Amino acid sequence: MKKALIVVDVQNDFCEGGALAVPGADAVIPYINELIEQNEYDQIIFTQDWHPANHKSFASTNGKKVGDTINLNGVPQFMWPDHCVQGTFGAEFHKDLKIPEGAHIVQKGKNPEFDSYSGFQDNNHFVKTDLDDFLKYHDIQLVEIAGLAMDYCVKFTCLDAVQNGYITCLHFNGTKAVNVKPENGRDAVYQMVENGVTVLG
Ligand code: VGL
Ligand code: ZN
Repeated sequence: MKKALIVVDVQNDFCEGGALAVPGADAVIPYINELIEQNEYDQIIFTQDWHPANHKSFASTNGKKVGDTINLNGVPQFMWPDHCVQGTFGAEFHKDLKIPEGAHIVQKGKNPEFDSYSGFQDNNHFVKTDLDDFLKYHDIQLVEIAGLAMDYCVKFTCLDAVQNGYITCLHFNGTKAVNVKPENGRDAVYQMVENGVTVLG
């Protein structure tokens, strides 16, 4: 069975000192590097949150406060601080992340009108990235997922992986939650398990 590792959004803005720092984020990097170095995967994919400066998920774009929620083209949109703006340091992968030569990179969140938590598609389910086609092209049947943040982009990438027919495993020790509310990480784990995601220690 062919396996892929999907590393979600290990970018400076989600790490220590970043604009949208996920508590404990830096601890996932050595864990993920070990997975990469064990080299048991047929493909390794890195997703990258990649927003234009005027992205509508930013509170500043809408004259809102961080933590507010707006209706964005029919779906609720949490208001984030400006983060992962294309071409900025914050959008770069963390320097300690050992990205292998030839790894496949999936950029998402590029359309200012739509957010994209999942590596597979935008939150409105309008446009797919090339991730599913890439995995199918390479005959991948099982995906292991790690990265940031467990209650947003990792969760939605896991749920879409199940929906797209992959055996889907979450590396619990390779992910951290934003925990806007303290229970968000725990609830995300339950939601993933209920939907067929296997949690690896
Ligand atoms: C993410 C919030 C906004 C994530 C991305 O990578 O989990 N969270 N954009
Ligand atoms: Zn984002």
